[in-house]
Amino acid sequence: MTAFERYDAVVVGAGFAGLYMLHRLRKLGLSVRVIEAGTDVGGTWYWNRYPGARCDVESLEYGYQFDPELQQSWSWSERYAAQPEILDYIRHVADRFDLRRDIMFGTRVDSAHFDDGSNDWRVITDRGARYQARFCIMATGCLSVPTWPDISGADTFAGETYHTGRWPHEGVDFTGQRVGVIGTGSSAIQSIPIMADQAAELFVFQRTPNFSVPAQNEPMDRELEALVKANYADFRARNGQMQSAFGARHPRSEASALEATEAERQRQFEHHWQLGGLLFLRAYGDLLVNPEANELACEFIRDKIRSIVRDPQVSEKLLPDSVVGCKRLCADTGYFETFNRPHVHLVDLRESPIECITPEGIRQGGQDYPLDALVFATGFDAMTGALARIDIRGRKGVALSERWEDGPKTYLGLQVAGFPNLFTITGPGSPSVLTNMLYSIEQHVDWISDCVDDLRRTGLTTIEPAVEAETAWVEHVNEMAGMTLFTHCNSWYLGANVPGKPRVFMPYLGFPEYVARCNEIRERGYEGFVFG
Ligand code: FAD
Ligand code: N01
Repeated sequence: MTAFERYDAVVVGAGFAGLYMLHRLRKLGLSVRVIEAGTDVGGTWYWNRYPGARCDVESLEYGYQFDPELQQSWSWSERYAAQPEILDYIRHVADRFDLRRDIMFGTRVDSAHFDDGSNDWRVITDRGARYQARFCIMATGCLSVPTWPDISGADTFAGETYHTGRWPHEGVDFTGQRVGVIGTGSSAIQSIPIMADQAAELFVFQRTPNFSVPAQNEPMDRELEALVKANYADFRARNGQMQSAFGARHPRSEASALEATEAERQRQFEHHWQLGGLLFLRAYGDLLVNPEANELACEFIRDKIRSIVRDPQVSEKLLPDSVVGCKRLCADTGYFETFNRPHVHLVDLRESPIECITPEGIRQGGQDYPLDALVFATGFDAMTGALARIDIRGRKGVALSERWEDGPKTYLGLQVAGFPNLFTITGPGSPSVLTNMLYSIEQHVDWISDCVDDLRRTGLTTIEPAVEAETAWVEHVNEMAGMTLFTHCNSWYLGANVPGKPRVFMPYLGFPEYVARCNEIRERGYEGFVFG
């Protein structure tokens, strides 16, 4: 058996989080080994190459801010960059900071065990490589494990099968094909209009109609870019004051939708519809806390759908009946318009679910839909999925899966009691997916780097949360979610999309106060943490 190769830190994942973590730890003089399952850097943007994939946070905000020169030198071509450009950016960062030499690609971490004797983590990969390190940092991503629904006969399908989160690198040409898409989340909504351009016939299998607002994507406004670049630090600082760390140019209105007149409301909603995408939810301050206010926004969107989709029977099926913003709001380019095309068919699974997949296609409601290709746009085992797939064991061999049997428990989303020196970047219990992820990733990486540096300078060996601090934090995370409408639908935030997953609201609703809290905790000598 090969010996364990020694490093100061092992980082799992080479997306935005893993790359910046490597850069920071190197600056501290640590030896670091990064392990990445993909064959290159990029994470989300390496795997999600489906047509139409792009960010829903403006490009000028969806990038690193740690290096002013990088920020100045990079130029985005669109208001919302598409996947190839974001991947180019991440590759550029990897080259610019010479990061690749410390990354082991095409390698999956199978296990990470804390060794009580040495106070080190022992990490083993699927290729048999063995690493030992004082610090183990999970940069494994919140949306990195695709879910494939358990539909009988799925493995018998004779045509090609794809998942949006594992798209072939060479791309797919659907020209002349009969294509089926399962799902109507963000990935489906972005890709359906483009797949419809190619396919001879497109069948959209919809279980839950979704809210979507046009992204209003456009070529980058060079004047705006110059303006932002002239004072990027200020722009970023404003981001840091926003509830979700993006949209610095469009702060949320604090007014109540219920206090406006009908005419004012229509104007305000229309204005935010024109701003596009996630900014729609900034129209009023109470949309995500007051069901009546929310319903007004829902009805505005439903009216838009009714006005866009010409066939009333189809538009009726596309009308979402839940709470807008409870699931992540989708940002589209021509999604609802696509259903006006004669070769695009909506199959409503609420009338009758998919019975099975056959070698020829999908059977639903007693009808067979013959298909050449089947696209699963069925989402991810979010926030805990990647961690659950690694055999992580803390003190005395206790498994993380056991500790998290009833849902994830962390302190600040950064650490877990009983798992010393294990850090989770944008882990459950942190603002993560409810914010501009780039902002939250950098904030976590900076905090972890400072913590590692503090430990080394003070000669301490380990840090982990006190159980009481962790318990109080988990309660606080739940309490915050309970004050909103986020618990009023079956979203992946709640784990509701994965059969058997405990129903717990996983991200923390408390940005930007969260950042100040993390800093204060450090300043007070890591309040709530214990050292070894
Ligand atoms: P990831 O990019 O997911 O990287 C994690 C990496 O860890 C992956 O490469 C994975 O292969 C690797 N990994 C996991 N487990 C293992 C293991 N056991 N062994 C080895 N390697 C492993 N967020 C926004 O804020 N704005 C957006 O506009 C936005 N758009 C998105 C669009 C799509 C299509 C998706 C899916 C997500 C989007 N997100 C967006 C969220 C996005 O995931 C984050 O913004 C960000 O890219 C996450 O970076 P990360 O490094 O934390 O994780
Ligand atoms: O996944 P989803 P996603 N039979 O979970 C359906 C980010 N992202 O990949 O709602 C039939 O949202 C499921 O139906 P239902 C963003 O954070 C961002 O689209 O469970 N249908 C749903 O319609 C996003 O939220 C962008 O009833 C089944 C769909 O599959 C997150 O990633 C773009 C089914 C899954 O939707 C995930 O988005 C893309 C079954 N058995 C992703 N199982 C941007 O725009 C599942 N479904 C930036």
